[in-house]
Amino acid sequence: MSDESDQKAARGKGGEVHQQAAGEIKVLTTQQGSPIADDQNSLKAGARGPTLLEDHALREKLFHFDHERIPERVVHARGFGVHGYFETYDSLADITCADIFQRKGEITPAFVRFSTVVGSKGSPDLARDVRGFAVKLYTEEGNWDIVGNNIPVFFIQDAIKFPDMVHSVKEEPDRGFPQAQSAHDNFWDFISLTPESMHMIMWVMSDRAIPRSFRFMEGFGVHSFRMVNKEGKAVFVKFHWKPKLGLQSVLWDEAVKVNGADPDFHRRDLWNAIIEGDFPEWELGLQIFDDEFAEQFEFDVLDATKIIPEEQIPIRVVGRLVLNRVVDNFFAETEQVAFCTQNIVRGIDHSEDPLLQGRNFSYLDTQLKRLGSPNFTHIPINAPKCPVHHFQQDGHMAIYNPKGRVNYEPNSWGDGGPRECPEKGFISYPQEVGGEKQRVRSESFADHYSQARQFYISQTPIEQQHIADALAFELSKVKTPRIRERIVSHLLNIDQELASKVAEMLAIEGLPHPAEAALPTRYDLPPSDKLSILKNGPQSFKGRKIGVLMSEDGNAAVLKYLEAALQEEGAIYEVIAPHAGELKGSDGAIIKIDEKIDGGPSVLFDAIVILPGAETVNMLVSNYAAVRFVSDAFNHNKFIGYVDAAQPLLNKANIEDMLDNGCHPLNDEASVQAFIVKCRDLRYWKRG
Ligand code: HDD
Repeated sequence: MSDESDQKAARGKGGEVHQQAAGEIKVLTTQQGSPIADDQNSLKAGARGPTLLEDHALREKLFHFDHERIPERVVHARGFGVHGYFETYDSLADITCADIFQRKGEITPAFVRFSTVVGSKGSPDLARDVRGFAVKLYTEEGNWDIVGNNIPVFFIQDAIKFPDMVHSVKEEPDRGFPQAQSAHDNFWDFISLTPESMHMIMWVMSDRAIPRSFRFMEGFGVHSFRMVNKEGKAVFVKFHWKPKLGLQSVLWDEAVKVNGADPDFHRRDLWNAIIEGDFPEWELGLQIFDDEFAEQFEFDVLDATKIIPEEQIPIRVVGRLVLNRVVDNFFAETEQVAFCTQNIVRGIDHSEDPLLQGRNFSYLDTQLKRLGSPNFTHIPINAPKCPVHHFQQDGHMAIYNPKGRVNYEPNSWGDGGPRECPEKGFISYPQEVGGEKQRVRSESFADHYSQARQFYISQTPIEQQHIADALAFELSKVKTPRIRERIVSHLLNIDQELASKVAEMLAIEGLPHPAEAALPTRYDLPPSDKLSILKNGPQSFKGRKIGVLMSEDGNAAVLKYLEAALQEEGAIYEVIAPHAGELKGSDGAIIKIDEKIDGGPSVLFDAIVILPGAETVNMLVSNYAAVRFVSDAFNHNKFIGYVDAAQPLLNKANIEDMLDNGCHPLNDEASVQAFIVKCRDLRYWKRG
């Protein structure tokens, strides 16, 4: 490996590290810089003799390799990080003195790491799971981390339950499985005994937990935080990231198949979008409210299992996050990035939410374990981009070591600095607190069902069915009948019909009694349309991908119209064929094939188009993967465009008699354009 200065030099020349300019191949060295003569053979006593301990190059190479791994994150191990920036739309000086919100148009560098929670580093992307949405903002006054998720509530109310909650969902300790799945006894046992999780369970069983892409999901800071202005006046705030491309999820059957076809589906999607220059964007929305609202709101704003419906506190959009650069090195950036909820800046403050309070200990502590040194802030991805002056010193891997004799404060050497500065420094909001020291849960946290119900009734019938199906699927993997029944007893407090549906799918005879509840469910909470994915469709096909199934002599004219229409829409296509390489279109021109059919099933695409040659369509008809490409797309309610020559394939897929308005004949430019307009609905739900 070249050293740091070599890397810089290589980059400076516009090349990648290790890229070699003609005539200047670098010499391979040891870590100590000693050139290596032979990297293929260890040093032996005779050609067939034992290897000598003296072989310093071999020993160093194996030593370093043996120590390549650091502990994976105990949760959120599988993640994908990218760089970008945050742009402030307008000054928020009236609300906060946070430097990032003072100037209209301010650009702040950002690093975002998306993740799943449960699975280990090598688990598939499309597990049913919460997605982490952690944002590091390198502001002029220090790093501010919003360590959020794609779901605005959490399983538990108090951090003391976090280890139990995580133990229950991870693989069971005796057998070491299941991996990256909540569908097992331990998880549902814990949940069935933890009614505060019911609201979160509704979200996790909804399609929010199987997003189509990181680009098409929301992010939430979850807790109530505070913003404090120059005068020391505070308001509460909740953070929302709204994707410009809208929300979209996959179906469960797709998720299962995608995990086999492309376990890296989400990271590949984000990587490709950024490499292609199609930079994903989110807007930062704030729900701002004061103590008066907090007092009269029907739930406690310090309870992380509750939302504040957008109908009650509308979102104020204050800026945008643009992700525009992939990492240079996955380990250095994505693995080593260390998010901490305690990383806040002047003008933002914590609230007394007991989940957040516990998190503020946990993140710093975990980084020490993971990264091995209190100097993890010296790692470039974690280092602030503003000046840093302090007297913390030494320790493992101390990279930036101050010169001179001063390492304490106050001191009288030179100008005596650096010194604290009350005008510029972080001042905690002087919230009055008091009371007896006691281990209790506030009574204001006691309603566990009303918002779970509100979420459920806010969904379209299709989404409600998905929730019922997901619950039945997960519980069908639970082997202990009393756990299944306990869950149904909670569901009865949320929605009778939902409970009955799930009980029926699990063949539970006779409904159990509803679970005992500290407070009765409030049936008067109105639906909140913002909670549904389908009610908030993007009305655009931008950022989406069509799979074009072709064979030799495939319809080149339709492909050209499609390419133009997709370009106009901001979407893309890939060509799938029975073989890899290239094929000849009907106009004789060469078409590059992106995926051989068994590597490109239709679950990887948002819609499909079938463009075979009339003479060669049988290559597809006789190919099982090609037939399933079509039948799966149909069963997954996808839009299907096809030319006349595709008829034999439609027959083989058994859909020729079921063609509906989601299936669109393509023959000329107008028909292709009309097809893309249809695709904006993302799925043809009427198909049932
Ligand atoms: Fe956490 C990682 C989000 C509750 C303790 N958490 C972690 C990450 C995200 C969240 C996005 C991954 C960061 C990255 O990409 O590196 N966590 C949340 C949210 C929560 C939450 C939105 C509830 C509102 N977490 C939570 C609690 C605790 C933790 C209550 C402990 C008391 N979380 C951790 C951790 C992790 C972590 C063990 C594992 C790796 C890491 O921190 O860096 O400290």
